[in-house]
Amino acid sequence: FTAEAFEETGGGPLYLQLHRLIADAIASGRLQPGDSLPSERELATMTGLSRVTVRKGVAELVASGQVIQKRGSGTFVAPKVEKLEQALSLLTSFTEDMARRGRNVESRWIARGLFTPAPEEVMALGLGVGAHVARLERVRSSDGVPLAIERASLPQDILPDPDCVTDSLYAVLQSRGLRPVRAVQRISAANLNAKDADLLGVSPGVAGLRIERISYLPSGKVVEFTRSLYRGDAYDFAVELKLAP
Ligand code: 16G
Repeated sequence: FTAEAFEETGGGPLYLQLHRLIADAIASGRLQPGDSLPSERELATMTGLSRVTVRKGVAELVASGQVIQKRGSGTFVAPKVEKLEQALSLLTSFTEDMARRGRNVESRWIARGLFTPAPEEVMALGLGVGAHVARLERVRSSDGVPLAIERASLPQDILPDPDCVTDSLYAVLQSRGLRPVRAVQRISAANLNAKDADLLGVSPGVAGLRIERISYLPSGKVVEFTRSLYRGDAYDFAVELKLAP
């Protein structure tokens, strides 16, 4: 990242030139995933830019998920993630989506059990007085890359024994004739807070997609109320549109 290289970046604000220079080094493979970036002070010396400008340029890389800052140990090139595209109109499970792509699935459990429901769970699931809720909270990874944090809530009468879900929730529901056939999903933008970013192995503040799914049995009974947080750098959701009648 010498001053000469800098002059070839083609102008624009200095911090964006620095951003481009480092992004190019990552894209071309000169900087590999896991490589550490020179410190702020070193970058300033190499390029002749001020520390403030260097900090701004690096902050851009952090925000776009290209590098990760680890407190106390420095800034590193982020692991490569292959962006996944998922059709939004199919009611599939995470395990099925990954299996279709020939990828493996790992889940790291955060919580699993029966709990007293929170008001939003009572509302979403239409629970009666005194009913409990089965909660399944896990970080879902594929081929070693954490992709989403998933917090599923189900009525106790649908899943009285949450511990028996070790892998696919939908496979367990299917084996009991309780697989949902319809769902409503809401997607919104979210910046990942420090805790969620840590669970997903990205830097705090990067873009995420929050997805809420409520799914139903043919009878209209609610099966699950699931809130997921997907890494924005790892997922695209695609929908097919038809001409309005
Ligand atoms: C998907 C669903 C989630 C469902 C889970 C079951 C979205 C946004 N969410 O992640 O609602 O609970 O699949 O997956 O698609 P499993 O059968 O692999 O446990």
